[in-house]
Amino acid sequence: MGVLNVTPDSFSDGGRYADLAGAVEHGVRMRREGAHLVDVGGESTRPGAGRVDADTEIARVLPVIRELAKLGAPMSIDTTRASVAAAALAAGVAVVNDVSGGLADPAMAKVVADAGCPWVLMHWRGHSKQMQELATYTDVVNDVRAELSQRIDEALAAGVAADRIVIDPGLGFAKRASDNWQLAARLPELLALGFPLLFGASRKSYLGTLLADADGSPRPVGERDAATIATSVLAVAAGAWGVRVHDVRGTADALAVWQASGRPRLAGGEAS
Ligand code: PMM
Repeated sequence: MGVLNVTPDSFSDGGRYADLAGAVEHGVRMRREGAHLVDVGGESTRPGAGRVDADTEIARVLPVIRELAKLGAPMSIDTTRASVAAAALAAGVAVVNDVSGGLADPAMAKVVADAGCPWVLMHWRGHSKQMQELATYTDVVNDVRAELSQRIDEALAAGVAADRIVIDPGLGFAKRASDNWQLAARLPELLALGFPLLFGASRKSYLGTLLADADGSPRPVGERDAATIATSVLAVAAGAWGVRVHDVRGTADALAVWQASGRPRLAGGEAS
């Protein structure tokens, strides 16, 4: 899954694809480089970000979705809002990627159930402004698994088919660096829920912290792709179904090497 943030303020690519032609071109490039889905988002979820209204979010994403749909690009919509998801689905996206796992908007489950589309349920505890205050866990993997399990139960109760659900540990969302590393190391415990798993580590701050200079300055966002690729390949080898990344070319190359190496997956289905 290739990231296409049509936002002025996302932490990694904010502002880069704010104009229509640039965004469409980047989506097409990621497809060519091997992305199975282009993940279009119109609201930044970086820690501390404020919210934009639904009309603004729709105005950002719809023109890009319409153009990419004409070019036949498979897409997901990265939104927590039912109204945005509904508009995006009508314009041609195939998958709803909801970082709140259905918690932010109670109307989301019905939109997804009616569409019959896949729904990425990410682990989430609150909107970006306050999320880092919510990073308190007894055992992060057990707690995330239990909370994801509740989201799954609610999705099923709302009429979403089990085979449409994808789970995501939500790296960086109400997580300290150590929490992200625990989740990455113990993916099989999340896979035990029995659903395909999407892993989204791309360029996140815990990778910048890992690669900090001797003086403690974190590695800049644009220089975290090698670390992203390493952790993404490890995740797929551990059974992840898909990885959400900015650098599609590098990730696809690394996954091709991993596949050609003949090393077995530990669990899970075909990688996306
Ligand atoms: N991370 C971001 C945005 N959307 N969606 C899913 N499913 N999983 C993630 O980890 C995730 C996401 C934040 O990263 P960005 O600002 O670079 O898009």
